Amino acid sequence: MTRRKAIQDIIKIQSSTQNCGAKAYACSNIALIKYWGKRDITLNLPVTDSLSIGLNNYGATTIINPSKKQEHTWQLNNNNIAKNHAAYKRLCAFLDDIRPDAQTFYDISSNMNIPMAAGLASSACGFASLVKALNQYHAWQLPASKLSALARIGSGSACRSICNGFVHWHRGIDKNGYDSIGEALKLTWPELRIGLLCLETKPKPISSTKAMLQTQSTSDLYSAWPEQVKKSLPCLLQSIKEHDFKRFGEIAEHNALSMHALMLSARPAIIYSTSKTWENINKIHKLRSQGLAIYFTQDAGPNLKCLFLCKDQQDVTDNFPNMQVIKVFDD
Ligand code: 2P0
Repeated sequence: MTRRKAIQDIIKIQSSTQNCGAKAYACSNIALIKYWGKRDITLNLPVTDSLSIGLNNYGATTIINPSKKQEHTWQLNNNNIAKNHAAYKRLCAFLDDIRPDAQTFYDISSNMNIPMAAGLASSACGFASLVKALNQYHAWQLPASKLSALARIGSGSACRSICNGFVHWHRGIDKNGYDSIGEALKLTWPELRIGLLCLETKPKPISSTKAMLQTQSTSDLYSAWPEQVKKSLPCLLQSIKEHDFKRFGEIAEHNALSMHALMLSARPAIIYSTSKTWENINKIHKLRSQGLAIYFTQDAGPNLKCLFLCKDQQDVTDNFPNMQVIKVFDD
């Protein structure tokens, strides 16, 4: 099955009206149980389930208008993206597969208010807001589950950005991925805070898509990963339900470190952590040994995302004055 056929099967619209323009927002998300490995590369079907937290007001807004040219155009934060840019090519390939016919061209304008250098998943909120905007633009009226499946085909973790809050991405068993979607959990934790520690601003040495495939195909340790996720995810879920912060933080931190351990065992090794990453990890561990309830998670990059509760916010920011604190749930 081609990617276009998989996408059109999800949309399954006989005819659609075209609105003159559309605008939609999607939040970024941070995985607490990571997506690391694909069972299908074309459709971004994951090897395991994953679980994330949405970043509420931090994300992407996408505006779509009809293009007056015979090509798609893309502006990101008011800058035109060049046609030879890898991200432009990736976006256009997706637009070509999702548009109703070869005569449809879009002017896309995306605005992201996330700190771009902080290693927050910009492709996740970017593709999720794009799919939501396309749904409005073509009046498809698709439910969130289908929007999630479409966003996943753009970029795996985007399927978790259709909704805010805790989202469980089910790996699914269908070979076409119809059941590989993000489920918004009806669980909140208003006291929870995420602290961004932006430690490096240089571009990453290797993209997460490439790093994921390299890990999966060369790490001898990878075979243990699906089993570990299967055990950890229900425990994390339970800790969220019980607001058991210690257990929550321990599971999330362990999952992130395990993902980086897999990468270290890939050939060649994939090393995202820098000396600043380790310095800050050591500092977090030291503070924790002194009684401060602070944990971290780390994605495919050197920056850290700290997890703590609002009662400890002052203590945490006294120790990390450059930290940007995000309140993930409204009261
Ligand atoms: C995650 N990451 O669960 C994991 C943890 C990074 C580390 O999903 O190839 O941009 O587009 O499906 O979603 C980043 O990878 O990869 C990612 P593609 P994506 O958030």
